Amino acid sequence: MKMSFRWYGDKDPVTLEKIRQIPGMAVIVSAVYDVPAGEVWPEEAIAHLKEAAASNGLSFEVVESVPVHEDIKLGLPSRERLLDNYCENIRRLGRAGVRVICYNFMPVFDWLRSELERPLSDGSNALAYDDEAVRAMDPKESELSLPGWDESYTRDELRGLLDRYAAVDAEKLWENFAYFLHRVIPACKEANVSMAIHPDDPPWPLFGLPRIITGAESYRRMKQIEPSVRNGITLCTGSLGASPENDVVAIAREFAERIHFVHARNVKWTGERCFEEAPHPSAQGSLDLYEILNALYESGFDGYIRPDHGRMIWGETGRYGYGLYDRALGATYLTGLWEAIEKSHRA
Ligand code: DNO
Repeated sequence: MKMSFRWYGDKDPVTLEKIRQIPGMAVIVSAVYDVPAGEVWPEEAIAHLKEAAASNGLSFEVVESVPVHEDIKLGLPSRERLLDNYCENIRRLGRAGVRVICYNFMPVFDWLRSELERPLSDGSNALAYDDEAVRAMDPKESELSLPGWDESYTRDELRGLLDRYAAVDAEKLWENFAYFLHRVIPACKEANVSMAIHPDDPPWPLFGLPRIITGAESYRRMKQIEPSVRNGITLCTGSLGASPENDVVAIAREFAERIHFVHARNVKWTGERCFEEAPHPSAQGSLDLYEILNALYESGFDGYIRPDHGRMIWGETGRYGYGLYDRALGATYLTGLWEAIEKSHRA
């Protein structure tokens, strides 16, 4: 297991100088965030991330994310040029030493929460999701800004995009996803890079948009489309685990060979399709992180793992889910769990 941490680049208040002080930290997860989706990343920008990490004793080996342009998800003719660009990014990243690319195939919105600062009983606050509150939102009308909303769309662009998705149901999205995989996996083989799809978060449809990467069935179908292990998974425990129907331990075992990257965090179910983000340890949430890591260990997992969203604790403010303190506690907890699991298997 290789311990990693997400870094949003030079503007991130959680600096590499701080990240390197987390015990056991080895790898940086980052991206070129200022190039629009669909375009090719300048090699200098990639090299800069690599050098910044190296000068702090860290290694840049995982990208999160190379975003998939909406025209690819919609299956428009313009996808050919965009897919060529995607493959070029894969090759450039491979040459720079990146081994895993985390991405998602969620239409329009990435991860979504209804509350950004839910007060918890210990005085900290966390992200939370309440399905009723989300169903009452209308993304075409609302001024809301939530973590998974792409701020770069104007209201009219967003409306236009949502209208175009009216013609794309789950089957059509699968077809477009298969097309994407058939184009990018050969480039991955050439570049020695693995794709690791992030599950839809939360794992159910929103605002009438299809969501297809929601659990074990999705992974089975994905594997049939492109059997290569390069067609891999980011096991995001909190996204999958938001639904009690997903047995994350069983998923870890069944798909271990194609899990290249793990986002480890806990959630606490608070009602049907309602959850709060909890501290990482098993006792604080609804997921058993020990069992999940144990399943990975027993399946020979040797990929990258990172602590995922943290609460805001000790008065920290910053990017929701991506402060320093609670994620650092998470990393230390995960490192400790792994050490115990390893040693207990040796005994
Ligand atoms: C949220 C993240 C996601 C993830 C993308 C991958 O905290 O895990 O935004 O980066 O879905 O493309």
